[in-house]
Amino acid sequence: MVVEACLKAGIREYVVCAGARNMSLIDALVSSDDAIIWSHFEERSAGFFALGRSMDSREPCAVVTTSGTAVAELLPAVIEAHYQGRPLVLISADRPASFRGSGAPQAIEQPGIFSQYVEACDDVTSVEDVLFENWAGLRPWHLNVCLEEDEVVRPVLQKIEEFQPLRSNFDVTDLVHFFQDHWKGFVVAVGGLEPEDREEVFGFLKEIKVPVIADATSGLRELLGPYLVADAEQVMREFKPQCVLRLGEVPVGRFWRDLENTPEVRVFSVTRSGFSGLARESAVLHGEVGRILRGLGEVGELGDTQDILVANRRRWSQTQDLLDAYPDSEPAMMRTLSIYATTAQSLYLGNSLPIREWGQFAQRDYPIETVRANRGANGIDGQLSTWIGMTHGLDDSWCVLGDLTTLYDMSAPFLLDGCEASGRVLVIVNNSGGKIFERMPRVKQMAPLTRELVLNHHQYPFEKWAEMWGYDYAVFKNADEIEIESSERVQVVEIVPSQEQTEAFWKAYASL
Ligand SMILES: Cc1ncc(C[n+]2csc(CCOP(=O)(O)OP(=O)(O)O)c2C)c(N)n1
Repeated sequence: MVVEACLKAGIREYVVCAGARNMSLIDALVSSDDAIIWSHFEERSAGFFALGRSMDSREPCAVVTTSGTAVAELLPAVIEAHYQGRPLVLISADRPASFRGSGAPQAIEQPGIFSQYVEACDDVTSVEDVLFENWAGLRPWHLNVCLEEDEVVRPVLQKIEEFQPLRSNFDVTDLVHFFQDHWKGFVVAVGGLEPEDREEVFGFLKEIKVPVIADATSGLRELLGPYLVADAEQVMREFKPQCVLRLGEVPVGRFWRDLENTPEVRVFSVTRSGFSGLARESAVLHGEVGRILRGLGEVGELGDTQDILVANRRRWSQTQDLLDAYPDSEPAMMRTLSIYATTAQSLYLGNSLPIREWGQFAQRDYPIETVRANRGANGIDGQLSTWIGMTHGLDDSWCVLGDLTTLYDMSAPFLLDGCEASGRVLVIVNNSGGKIFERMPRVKQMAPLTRELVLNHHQYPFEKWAEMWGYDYAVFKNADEIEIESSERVQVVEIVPSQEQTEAFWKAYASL
């Protein structure tokens, strides 16, 4: 009955993490001809893999766990799915309700365990229960299924129905006023976009002709020519625009956080997640970005942007000179990698430095078709699993992660077994710890022990890990050596930037 309800709700893909309690659910799923089944032993990773599947298919994906702490392992992926607005479905097997509060083996309090991060939790204690009632299909949903260990769930013969998420209703009046009131000092910040929104956003940006701060995940970064802002913090500091229109996900750059301290800059967000991404006052229009822009009609050219654009050109060319001067620094190695990555069909960027440095320093002439990241809660967990899930069946997909981020998700390659695709390249930027924190002025002034604790400094290389999974491996310590050729096999490429050159680069960049 549970599996029938899932097929009826349009859930096609299932990641199963087997245990004694959920075996009969898995058995019922296996008997459905249409269900696509993945498997993993580690639930945290499985949850992120399912999220990646949902990012790719734009449909729900379910994770099926046994009872106990197995369910709790899903929380990080559920939180990420909540903030991204993805239909991740959690199906947890549970002991009968009479075990609640007893402390009996593998009996924990499962209903409500995901709190506000799911749209609802159906606690399924009887066959009469109604499941997925009023599910909009835009956020996670939890089915907690009470089962006897040897209970047999009837085989299912039903076909999967089409998944139909709710479409948003919106009113563009406030956005129209925003344009009318603010035609001077106008900047657009584009965060991650869904593939179907890109064309509309690109057309809109070409029409209004203003400076654009575009994240790599917008998919538009390489298409904006002179309108792409080279250094967002500098533009916000020097030119003090009156208003910022944000399209898509919350932008990655520091400038966005700094907006908290400049309440005089008006901010309007158009976003499918509905989150403002700011603690201070701002306007939000919630809905599919492309549809909203289409609903706006013609806006025309906005603004007086010549000074910004001239300064912007200068800044970009000075940055290129610095990257040439410090070729083995992390930003320059990132630029070199981005040139090799132009052969990729898709790119996944990890938090924290990879997504920032790619956005700031990667080449900007050749677009990569799909660029994704987990920017809902900005975690460094589950990144490898999300990438693997997102790129099933996609050849030539690249992933760029930090070293701690990779160490966090070391069992993820277990999932690659069932994932068809050639030409996968996993780049690990190994700067020996959480170097994002070293860039914070506050950390520089801390006691040596505090710094050590914050940075999680280490010297672990990734060669043996790559070998364990049977992958090709190469390590590059300077830019001249980098050579990445397309291959059928999975390639792990470890990049070790020069610490001295990286420090020298950032020092020079700060004084540009
Ligand atoms: C799950 C989770 N734990 C902790 C953090 C805080 N955090 C942000 S960046 C970072 C360090 C990341 O290190 P690494 O993967 O080596 O990348 P880099 O510092 O080079 O960006 C940490 C611990 C987080 N974002 N997510």
